[in-house]
Amino acid sequence: MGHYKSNVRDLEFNLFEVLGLGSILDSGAYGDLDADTVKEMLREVRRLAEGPLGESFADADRNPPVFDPETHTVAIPESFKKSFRAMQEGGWEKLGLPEELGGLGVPRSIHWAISELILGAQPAAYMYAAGPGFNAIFHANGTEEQKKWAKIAVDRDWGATMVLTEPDAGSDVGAGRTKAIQQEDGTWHIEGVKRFITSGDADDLFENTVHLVLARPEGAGPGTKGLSLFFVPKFHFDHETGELGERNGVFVTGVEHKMGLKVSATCEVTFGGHGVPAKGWLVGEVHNGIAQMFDVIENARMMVGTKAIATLSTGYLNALEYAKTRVQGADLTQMTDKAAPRVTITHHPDVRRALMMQKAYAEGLRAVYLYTAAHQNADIAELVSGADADLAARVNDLLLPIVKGVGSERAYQYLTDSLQTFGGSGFLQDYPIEQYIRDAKIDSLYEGTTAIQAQDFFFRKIARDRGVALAHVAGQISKFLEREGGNGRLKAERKLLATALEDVQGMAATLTGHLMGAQEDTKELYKVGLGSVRFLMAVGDLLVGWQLLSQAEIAIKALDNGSTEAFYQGKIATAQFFARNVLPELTATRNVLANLDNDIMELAEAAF
Ligand code: ST9
Ligand code: FAD
Repeated sequence: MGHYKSNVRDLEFNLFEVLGLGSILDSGAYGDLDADTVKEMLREVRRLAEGPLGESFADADRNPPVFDPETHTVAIPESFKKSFRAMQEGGWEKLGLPEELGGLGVPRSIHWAISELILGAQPAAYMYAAGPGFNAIFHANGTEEQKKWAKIAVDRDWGATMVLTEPDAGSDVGAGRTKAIQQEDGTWHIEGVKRFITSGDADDLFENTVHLVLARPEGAGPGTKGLSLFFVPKFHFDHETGELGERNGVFVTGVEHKMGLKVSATCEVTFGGHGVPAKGWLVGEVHNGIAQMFDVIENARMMVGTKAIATLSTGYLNALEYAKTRVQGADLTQMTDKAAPRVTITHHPDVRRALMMQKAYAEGLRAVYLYTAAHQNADIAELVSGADADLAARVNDLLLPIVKGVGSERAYQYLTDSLQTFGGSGFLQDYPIEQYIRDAKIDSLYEGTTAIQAQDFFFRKIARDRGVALAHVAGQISKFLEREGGNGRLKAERKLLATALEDVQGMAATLTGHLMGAQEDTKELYKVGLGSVRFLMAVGDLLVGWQLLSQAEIAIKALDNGSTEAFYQGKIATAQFFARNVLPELTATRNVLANLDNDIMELAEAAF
């Protein structure tokens, strides 16, 4: 048995019992893809994930990629390459592609549910497999001619990278200095050094790699709006047949030594620094780089959040299995009887508390990412929340920073509880938790740190949206509150959820007040900056609480209809626990935000 423990039962519960995708699938809206086929796909990917894909997880961590400065190449461990090829044989990396590129055009919630299994078992494999997805975005943004290149890249299984970051341009992408110089033949020469580029080189996994690079054309303006997006292949190729030609002037010049996710090669990539020009093509022949790159970033942010949540889920399930077998101490009620029988640690209240927190966030956040994904298809969004296509896109935009920002923060936080459940054994490499923690830490950093997610959430997804998407989601929560379902068993929890909703609305009003106040006194903006991460996390808790309670309502119905499945009892208990133990904390957060001041902004740096 490998390290990875999947939760296909919960995925199916979300897809079919909560989101109700069965009706749309069985209506033929997605061709041959009916509910039974989706269930079979989930089972097949589970076999892959729990078997050959996850098999190399520890080995690839202990034997990370090796960089050869002479050849500018990266050697990836054989064990990992074997796992990667097992995934590629199933063609799973092409699942989400549009049909014209050989994909199945599956609904996004199914795409992400299947992705969870891969991301939980071997996250780096998913990243090396970004080629088809990135090339699909290139295809969508490219000229007619470039669409053909994208098709060649997908058909020939080329790898791909997203290239934004530079030593002095991390969160501040607009500070990038990499230059693009136009040539007489219409192509461009790219010059500069990019860092932290995931899969910059991929050994022999692919015959070619396509770099999607942000660079600033000579004479273009400052900031992100002055950046353009370029297609820069590692090897030139015949644009009709795809046959490889000469090496382009883009070279990996370093590989980072990291805390975790080691098998994913994080590369310094130098363009045009080795005597060969790095030739690039302007994507779509338009200067609209940051907007085009955000098509990639949005997918990558969804991926990062799903990865974190997948890792928390397998961390929890590993901890649960251990807790059921580890015998230690007597039952608390017999603490004075030194001869009392020893019990498994699942008998101890604090272990139960910790397990329940892990379960609540793993399952609640899974529901949140799948609800988000449901708003990535107009027909599914209509079914799930009655949103039309425009509103669905706004809801997806609103929820992406929750999936990414809250998913990554809570996963890392509660994976430490998974480790704690193992006691000292959790600290050892005999179990996967210490690696989960190291591998998951990156999720709150790349693709925009949590601070960036929180600002995106408030300034762009709420204020600039004039609260439209937020009001829709709040409306859905209110409908749940009014519905009174659950056979009278969720009354107290509904009240707690109603208070949490009011608290979040109060927080939004407070931050909006500071934003308006900034017209008079710009320093009011500091208060938004001081409160935005707390606000993001609070909205995450509200959504987790709502999703868990909605699931509990469905579980109550199933039990009332005669089911005896413990799964449903677990759903009810988890929702009640979360509502009682976590939601009341939002009232305190609301009070903290209501009393924000700028004292620490005025404090001299020396006093820190
Ligand atoms: C990285 C990669 O970290 C790590 C992992 C790589 C893994 C690769 C594998 C992934 C696999 C995924 C599979 C995909 C499958 C696909 C399947 C497909 C079929 N939303 O606010 P402004 C745009 S990479 C949309 O003024 P500043 C917008 O155009 C490095 N667009 O920003 C806007 O113009 P307008 C990641 C947005 O102050 C323009 O930007 N690095 C959004 O100039 C300017 O906006 C980062 O993430 C948005 N949310 O710049 C950087 N926001 O307003 C983090 C902005 O007119 N830093 N735009 O619409 C930031 O995000 C900054 O806030 C900033 C600020 C750079 C945007
Ligand atoms: P900084 O931007 O310097 O941030 C430092 C701290 O300051 C953070 O806590 C941040 O939240 C805070 N901060 C910065 N600005 C603000 C602000 N305006 N408001 C509030 N707080 C702020 N990049 C790519 O282009 N392609 C890749 O494939 C890629 N893969 C990566 C893989 C790994 C393993 C790593 C570590 C990074 C990768 N990156 C990639 C880069 C990644 O996206 C950046 O590291 C990230 O965006 C943060 O930038 P930075 O590291 O420069 O941190």
